[in-house]
Amino acid sequence: MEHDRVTRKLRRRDFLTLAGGSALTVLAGGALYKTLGEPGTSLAAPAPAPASIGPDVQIHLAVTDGYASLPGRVGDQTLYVFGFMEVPWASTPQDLASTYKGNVQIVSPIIALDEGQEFHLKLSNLGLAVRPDLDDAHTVHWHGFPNVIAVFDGVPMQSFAVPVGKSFTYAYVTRDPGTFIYHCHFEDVEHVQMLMIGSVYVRPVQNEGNGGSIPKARLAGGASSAPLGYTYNDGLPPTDPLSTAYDREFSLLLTEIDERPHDLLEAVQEFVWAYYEPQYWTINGRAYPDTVKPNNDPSLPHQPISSLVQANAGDRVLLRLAHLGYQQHAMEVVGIPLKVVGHDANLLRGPGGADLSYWTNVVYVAPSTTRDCLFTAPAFDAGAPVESDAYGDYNVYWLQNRNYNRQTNNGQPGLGGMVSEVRVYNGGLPAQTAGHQTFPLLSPPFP
Ligand SMILES: [Cu+2]
Repeated sequence: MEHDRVTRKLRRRDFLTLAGGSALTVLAGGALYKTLGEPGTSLAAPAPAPASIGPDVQIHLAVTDGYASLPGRVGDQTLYVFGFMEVPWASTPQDLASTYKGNVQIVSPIIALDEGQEFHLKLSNLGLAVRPDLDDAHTVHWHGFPNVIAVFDGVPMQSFAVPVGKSFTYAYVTRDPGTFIYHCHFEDVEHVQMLMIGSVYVRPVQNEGNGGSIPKARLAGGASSAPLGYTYNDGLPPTDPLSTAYDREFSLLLTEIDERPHDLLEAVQEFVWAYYEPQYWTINGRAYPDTVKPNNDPSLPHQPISSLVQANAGDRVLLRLAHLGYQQHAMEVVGIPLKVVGHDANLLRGPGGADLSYWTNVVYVAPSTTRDCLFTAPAFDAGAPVESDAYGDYNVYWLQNRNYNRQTNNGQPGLGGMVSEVRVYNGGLPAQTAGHQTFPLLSPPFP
């Protein structure tokens, strides 16, 4: 499927067509990944893909409130949150309110772009369904990204914010490849904790030499030695030991949740932020065991982004770790060393080109930073515990916060929190055709 390349080339008329399908997807299960699409969505790709990177990507995010699900919460497990969600480009806040207001998604859609591209991000403020009295404005702040003028940086004190019922379109040119984060910067301690947070990354122009951001051989679905992409412009062939090439990529956005400010906001009360002390730890807005459910799982209609990592033995895997909470986290994949090749959208090289990447068992991720980590999936081990699904047998490696106090859902019995799995298959997993693609665990045909 050429979702990725086609979406970048769309003219306005095509985009309107696409937007109709997008609305259905949001209603069905949340917008996961609208620049790339996802198997099973209605993002049919009719247009031919021109040879070079197109001029314009358009994404429309609406802000509203609603409820997410956290295992361990009392009662129906719901938690009051704010968030960004993908909506049709041409719609106005007034058009959108009846369908989307109060129907929020967390975390925000993963935005994948190519170096040198123009990117227009329209932000519409729908207002809050549960707190109509709270007329907060919102912004989009693309953290660490250089902007042409401060207006597009989304820091309200230095530019402005979008009031209820209004829209504004940010304009960017993607200069630097790497992994970034975005969030609302209006009353940012509150709005970030309310989960107005997302992952955004820029793929290097080096991918173009491979036939586009995703190699054509890979798109054709055949077995291919061509990588899915490169993490950075490393100038190296994929066979070089220092190459940043990967076969599969996953975006993992970390945060913690203190339920009290959420409950107090819902009840029209203030929280004293000095007392912040979270009870939940999440990856992509999900806590274990929800983390290992696939993308767009119907049981999590407001948390469509999976935290599950799936690979075949021998695959090169890129983990784009990002963090928009307030604590430091120590992340590991138990039994698989990680090679950290990028910090905060910088390839780890010295001024003279010296290799500064490093191998580690534990990656420390501070608030508002990102880490690009590569590993090669180990050989399948039939002698180790083996599980199986529609794609055959696999071994499980835990992807987790190594602080065991953060492997809990509010102190409830059993494993929870910032824990997910790396599943290494015995060759049966299809190739990824888009970043963060998961493969449903059901038997085919898939819904
Ligand atoms: Cu906000």
